[in-house]
Amino acid sequence: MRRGKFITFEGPEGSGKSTHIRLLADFLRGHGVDVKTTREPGGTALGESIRGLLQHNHSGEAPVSRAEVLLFLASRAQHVESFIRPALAQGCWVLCDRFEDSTFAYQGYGRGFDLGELRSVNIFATDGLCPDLTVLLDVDTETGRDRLKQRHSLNASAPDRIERECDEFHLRLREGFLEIAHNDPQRFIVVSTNRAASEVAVEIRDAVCARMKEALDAC
Ligand code: T5A
Repeated sequence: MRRGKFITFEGPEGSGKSTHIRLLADFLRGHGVDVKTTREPGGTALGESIRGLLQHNHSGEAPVSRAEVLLFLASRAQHVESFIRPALAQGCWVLCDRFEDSTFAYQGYGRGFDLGELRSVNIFATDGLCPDLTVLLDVDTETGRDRLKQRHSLNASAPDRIERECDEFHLRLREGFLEIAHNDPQRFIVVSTNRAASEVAVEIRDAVCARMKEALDAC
């Protein structure tokens, strides 16, 4: 069986990843592709428990920055081995909301950890699995944060531990994502989401079809 494709969505908070993963998944399914959507941290029962620990401080003790890195990577190791690789082997296309580039942007550019060290521990966690394509949704920090504020006020929810980080942290990680994408143009598509979601969806769809033409034709 032909291996599926692994497509990751990355970007700052409120950039629209969940929205555009859903729209792309619907489009691909309409073209006969078997699609699974998933997210990080999370994607497995263990990963979802780790997500709770990372975002909501259930234990009453926030993780120190090194523990934070290792928790994201523990979630990723479980996710890759028990969900992503088996789905790809069955021929599914996996659309994943955040993956390794979030670690490089948030824990590298945001928290200041050495990128080389992060890459090494990340390879250990993923056992070398890399995305075939990454869609970076770029949004300016203010717009992204405004979107989340609106959502929290609609849902009567509160910002999580990482959303509450200062503006400088969010500015650094946004720049980090752009730099990572700039250095790997073969893997990345960069799309600005500072406009209507319908326009963004068309741009993503066209770009994915262009990059994945051969694989799509075979579905
Ligand atoms: N993290 C994660 C790390 O620090 N290191 C890591 O290694 C990993 C994997 C994950 C957190 O963990 C951190 C990063 C994050 O802080 P999360 O809940 O998954 O937490 O948070 P986010 O990934 O940031 O997801 P969000 O839910 O906050 O935002 P999305 O998914 O980017 O945005 P979405 O689609 O929910 O849209 C936000 C709102 O904007 C509106 C939408 O209607 C929605 O209300 N909107 C648009 N959406 C899309 N396109 C447009 N043009 C839109 N205009 C308005």
